[in-house]
Amino acid sequence: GVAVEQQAFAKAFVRLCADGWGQGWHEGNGGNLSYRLAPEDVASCRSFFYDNPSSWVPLGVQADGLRGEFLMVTAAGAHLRAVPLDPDAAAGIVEIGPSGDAWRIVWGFKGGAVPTSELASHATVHAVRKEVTGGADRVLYHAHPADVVALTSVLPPDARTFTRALWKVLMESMVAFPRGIGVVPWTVPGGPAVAAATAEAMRSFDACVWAHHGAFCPGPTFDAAFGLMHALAKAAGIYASVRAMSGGEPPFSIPDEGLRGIAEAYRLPVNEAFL
Ligand code: 2HA
Ligand code: ZN
Repeated sequence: GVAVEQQAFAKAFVRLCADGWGQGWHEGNGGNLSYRLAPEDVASCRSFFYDNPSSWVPLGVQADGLRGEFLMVTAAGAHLRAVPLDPDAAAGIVEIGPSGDAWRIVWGFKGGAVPTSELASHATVHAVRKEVTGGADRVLYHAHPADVVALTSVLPPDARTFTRALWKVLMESMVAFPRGIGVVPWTVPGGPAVAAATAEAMRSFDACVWAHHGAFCPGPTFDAAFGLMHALAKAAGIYASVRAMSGGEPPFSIPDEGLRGIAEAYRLPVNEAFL
């Protein structure tokens, strides 16, 4: 069979890490990535899984929708920049237990590595996205784009305010995130609180921003999740430079009827409450 690193999903996983590093979104060990393996991925990787998986480790949250699923995830403390060099040390595959509350390593994480500190958030959000997209979403990408983080020190942690600010300065924003961007107010990362707040936001919004921290983007493919992060980062950068140029709120922007026009022209599943 084809080694895990040579499988299409693993190559796309590695490529996203390299691209995110290239964008400047992954200082040090910042950011993390996960992919929920399709049944055919599991079938073609199974012969490479460890004969003796690690023992079960508590997940810290209940992810019922992920019982028996497999996630490829970056390692805790791993630099995304290093993933292409050693995918089986800087990342690995975990199996979620039959009770949905524990994980064990079945591949990778060589040299004593363990899954990302954000595993609880990834697992909780995967369960939600699997449910709300009918199983289509498989990728979750967490990054630290500077302008997105900066905006959370300027705008209130309110999804409507944040989404409209980005929709109105860049036409493509509404196309990229028609359901809007959720905002989770400042929370200490890694625990069940941020996992629950993110999962709630991901029920209705296209992506989620963590105040003073970064963003979390789902997608059916690596390209979709990366593209969404890229669109969000670009819109935030434009909003930031407009505010810097004008010294305040943008003096000119897409009017509300213009937003409705985009939604109609592109037949977008737009969040009506934000229009
Ligand atoms: O993995 O980005 O949120 C490092 C982080 C934690
Ligand atoms: Zn982070």
